[in-house]
Amino acid sequence: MSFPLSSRTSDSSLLDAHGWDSGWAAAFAPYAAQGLVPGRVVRVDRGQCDVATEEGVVRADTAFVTPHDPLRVVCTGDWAAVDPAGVRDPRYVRACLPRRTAFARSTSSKRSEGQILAANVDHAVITVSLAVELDLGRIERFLALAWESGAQPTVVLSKADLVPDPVGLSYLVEDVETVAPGVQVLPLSSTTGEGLDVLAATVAGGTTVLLGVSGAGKSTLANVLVGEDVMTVQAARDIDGKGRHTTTTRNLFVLPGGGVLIDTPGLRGVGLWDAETGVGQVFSEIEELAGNCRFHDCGHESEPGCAVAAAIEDGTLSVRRLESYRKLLRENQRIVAKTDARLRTEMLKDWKRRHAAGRKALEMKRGHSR
Ligand SMILES: Nc1nc2c(ncn2[C@@H]2O[C@H](COP(=O)(O)OP(=O)(O)OP(=O)(O)O)[C@@H](O)[C@H]2O)c(=O)[nH]1
Ligand SMILES: [Mg+2]
Ligand SMILES: [Zn+2]
Repeated sequence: MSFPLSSRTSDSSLLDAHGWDSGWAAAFAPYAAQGLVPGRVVRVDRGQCDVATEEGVVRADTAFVTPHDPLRVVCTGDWAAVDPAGVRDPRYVRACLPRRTAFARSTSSKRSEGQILAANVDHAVITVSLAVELDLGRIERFLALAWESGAQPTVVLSKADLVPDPVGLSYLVEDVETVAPGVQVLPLSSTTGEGLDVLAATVAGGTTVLLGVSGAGKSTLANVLVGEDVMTVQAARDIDGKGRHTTTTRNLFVLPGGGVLIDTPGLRGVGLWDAETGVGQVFSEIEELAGNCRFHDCGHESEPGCAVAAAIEDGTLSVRRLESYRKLLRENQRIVAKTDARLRTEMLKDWKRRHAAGRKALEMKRGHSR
């Protein structure tokens, strides 16, 4: 018999390399008691996934763990309980351990549905290309989602080799720093290696996810950090990076210096998903200012004693930034309200369905007893 899986737990170096620790082991104990084996989901596609177990990567079916709630669908980075029994391939994922963190966004503004981009992530590296004009609003949006996920964000300004003027580069870094309080902003070039040592040190422990629009250079960076060409890289066809998406799945790799890296497909839109705390963190200086307004419910419009208006007046806060803050807060409220409304409608529908079924059963019963 050559089953690569067993419930043996002696050699867990492969699991350790994927981020297994005593906390996961404790959470997994009830599944181990059922004879299931632990593994980390390293890739998901077409109803199946690749799971790194202590004895190597196995293919597993996710049919048993596909709930209606899209936020609970198996995602790269999840820890799974895999059934070692039965046919060789694919195995079955029987359960997923509760996530420590999850990077969620809303898929589209029309259907307010959440989607998990990566699970159990410690660092979110927001990759922003210096080859195109900086979009500060988009960076703020990514940061809001990152803070909300529970991961520590870093902004990497990629393709720094394309900005040879050091003064120009330092201005770009400053611009991004003003929209990213509490966040490291790192100019980096996968071509020349600039900034790589700093990033390598940041990602050397825990799990890191690379996020950004298509063509930002995420997979190129993944290849450099992993030390081999694990991802396909292609030149972006058009300038705004909308034309081509080279990466189509989320892939998890073990880094040579320790730590784990997830490369993701470029995101066209990043809708907020219940990210009020995250928005607050991105705009922490505005929230701090608001604490000094005379009225605690100040709308920062034309109220007397408004500290936010004063900051705009003296130039320490930009109008763009205040508007961006308001816009993201509004968008978030809309998403939350929509989701609540949808949940209510679904609950009502479900109740009606059950009510109707119950009545039908009752009528049938009465009919029979007549
Ligand atoms: N000059 C320069 N070009 C780079 C650098 N990093 C990546 N590129 C180029 O940028 C293009 C896109 O790189 P990818 O790594 O495929 O981008 P991606 O973010 O993974 O794109 P998606 O998979 O579509 O999301 C390729 O032509 C890379 O060669 C860099 O540091 N400097
Ligand atoms: Mg890619
Ligand atoms: Zn105010």
